[in-house]
Amino acid sequence: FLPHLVASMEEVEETYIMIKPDGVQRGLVGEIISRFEKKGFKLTGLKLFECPKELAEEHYKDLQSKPFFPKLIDYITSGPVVCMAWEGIGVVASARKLIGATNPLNAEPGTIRGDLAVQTGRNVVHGSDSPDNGKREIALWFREGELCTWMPVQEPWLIE
Ligand code: IDP
Ligand code: MG
Repeated sequence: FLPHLVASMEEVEETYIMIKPDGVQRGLVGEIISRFEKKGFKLTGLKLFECPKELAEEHYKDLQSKPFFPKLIDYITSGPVVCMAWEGIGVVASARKLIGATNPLNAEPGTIRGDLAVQTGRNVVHGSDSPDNGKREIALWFREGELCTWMPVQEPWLIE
């Protein structure tokens, strides 16, 4: 049978996940990618990238007026980040659950931030907050040709 047809296209979402510079510096890249992989989502884009200031500002433009905005831009541009696009049914909200609350001290154990971070200003990972923002952010961080369309062999064992 055709596994790529098992999920209706309406249910399939995409989200932009980014390991922030602290996650890269602390050697947490494999650990963080593993959590999304093991859950069963499909990786469609992946790169190590030094983020230009203008891109960081565009990505976080909704937070422009916040007092912490300059520090946030310095943080995101302080070293390489790992940019990822993930696809799956309900992936946007599910990834946010896997990531945990913005303040790692409020994040549940078992979540990435709950297990691996202590401060909001060093919370190791980003995840899109809506399907629309998922699309917007993937378009912002990836160029055409950097994303892959592929069919994981495990798909029929994940989605009925
Ligand atoms: P989110 O990453 O959980 O979606 P947002 O409110 O969208 O949280 O904020 C984006 C990022 O800005 C946070 O992940 C964190 O890195 C940073 N941030 C948010 N609030 C604060 C703050 O009060 N102090 C310092 N950094 C903050
Ligand atoms: Mg956010």
